[in-house]
Amino acid sequence: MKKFTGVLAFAVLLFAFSASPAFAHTHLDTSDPEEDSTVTEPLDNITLYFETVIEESAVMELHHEDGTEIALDNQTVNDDEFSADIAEPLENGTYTISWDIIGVDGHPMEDSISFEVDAEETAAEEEGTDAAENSEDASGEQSDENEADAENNVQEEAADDTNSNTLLIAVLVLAIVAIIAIVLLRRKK
Ligand SMILES: [Cu+2]
Repeated sequence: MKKFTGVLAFAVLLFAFSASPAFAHTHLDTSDPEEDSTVTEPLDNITLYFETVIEESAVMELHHEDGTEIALDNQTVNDDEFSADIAEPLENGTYTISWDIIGVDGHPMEDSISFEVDAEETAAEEEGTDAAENSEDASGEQSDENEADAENNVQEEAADDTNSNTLLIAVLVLAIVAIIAIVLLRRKK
């Protein structure tokens, strides 16, 4: 029984090792502005906070909902932080921040988040039912976009999980082979 306990402990250790952060992909932890937030003050900087340290080669892009790319200056990686300055004032609308980074495990990771800019404009634009209707339309469109984004994310994560699962199965098979080998060796004595 003691032998079995030892073998079990060995298997548990191997399993724990396989699930260690060395094998985990680097996802976004949080950001400023946050995902799906509404920014009401002038915004001149974006900072992304990742789950782990990322490589200096990281690239960030900012796009308006109409497809226009807004230049991002001074893209700087600082351990797990990735910041950039927005080169021009942002007009109201929905924006997408996308990134292409290499995480601590050496895997390239691409993803994106959206946020809205709804800063105070002139009084004329704020008044009247037209403005209310427009903002309703805009939020309807936005939720469609978010659904599409969510679907993309699910697909990407599914692909990531498949890779992790393959690795996990490989480690488990190795563990089982090792356990059998240990049991056989001990029986010979
Ligand atoms: Cu990875």
